[in-house]
Amino acid sequence: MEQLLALEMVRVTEAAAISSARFMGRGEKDEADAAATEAMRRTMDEIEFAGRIVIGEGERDEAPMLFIGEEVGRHEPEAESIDIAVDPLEGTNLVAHGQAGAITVLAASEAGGLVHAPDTYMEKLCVGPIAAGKVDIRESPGENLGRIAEALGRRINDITVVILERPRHEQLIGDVREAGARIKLIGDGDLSAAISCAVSGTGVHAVMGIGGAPEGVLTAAALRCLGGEIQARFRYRSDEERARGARMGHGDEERVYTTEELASGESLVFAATGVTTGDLLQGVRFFGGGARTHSLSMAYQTKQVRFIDTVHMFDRDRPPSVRL
Ligand code: VTB
Repeated sequence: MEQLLALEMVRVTEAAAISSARFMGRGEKDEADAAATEAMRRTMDEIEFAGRIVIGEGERDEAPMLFIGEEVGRHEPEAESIDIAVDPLEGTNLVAHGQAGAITVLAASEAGGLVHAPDTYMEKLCVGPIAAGKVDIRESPGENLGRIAEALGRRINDITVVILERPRHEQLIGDVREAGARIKLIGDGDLSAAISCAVSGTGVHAVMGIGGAPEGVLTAAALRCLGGEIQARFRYRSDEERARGARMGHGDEERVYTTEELASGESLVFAATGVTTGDLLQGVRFFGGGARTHSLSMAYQTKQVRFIDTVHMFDRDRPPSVRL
């Protein structure tokens, strides 16, 4: 499954990135998201597999496309059964405002290999491969920063933590500042930041704070492929969400979910394409008659991580325009 799908799925995230990148700076976040979603769905349906969305745009009654339970792919008789988690556009606001770090994301596994997370929040702690196994989300940010610094052979003030800029993170930001680490406050996109902390050279060493739960599962899929770690706890915003989470088997708010629990698949494929340029991926660059995309494609079992630079030519009548 992995070999073939890893390459096929990049086509899906590339198509979504190109479609949504057209909306950069237009102030239309819902339109950008819809364009990514529609392109993902259309491209997936060209690929031969029997997919089922386990993390998507919402419940069946609230999302017209890529809703939870929706079947995707060409579903030929012998097609493999695969669970799919998507975030067609991670960072809709970033695209709407032409800001850095928006990506399109898809993860796939054999059936049952990705947690069905309710659309609520999760408190997350993400680190790369070197600090994996050394942190504990139940400890204070200062304690974890000390452990990360020790693992990386740095001082705490040489560590950079990414935190979503939200009022709910006031205390966390204060604690990290007090511990002495550097902080990168981002408007959106903790998933892309979490992948970055597992890729050396990005200048990001950890992600802390509360963000979306479905994105937490996608983060886990990516970090398993990269050897990084996410620890997470559900953080419900209301009793209604809490009840729904409990019905899905996630009632215990003190339970710390590990990377392997969130994305337990034996086979895992992860693909992401940059929409606007960020720490990890370049955004979509349009040129006359085409566009160029930059993607990450990973497979867990086959232990392959590919950075894929693709030139897409839209215009058959024009001579191709390929640049190094
Ligand atoms: C967003 C988004 C993140 O979580 O912040 C969201 O930027 C939830 O937080 O990347 P808000 O409701 O405060 O915006 C993510 O989507 C993913 O974790």
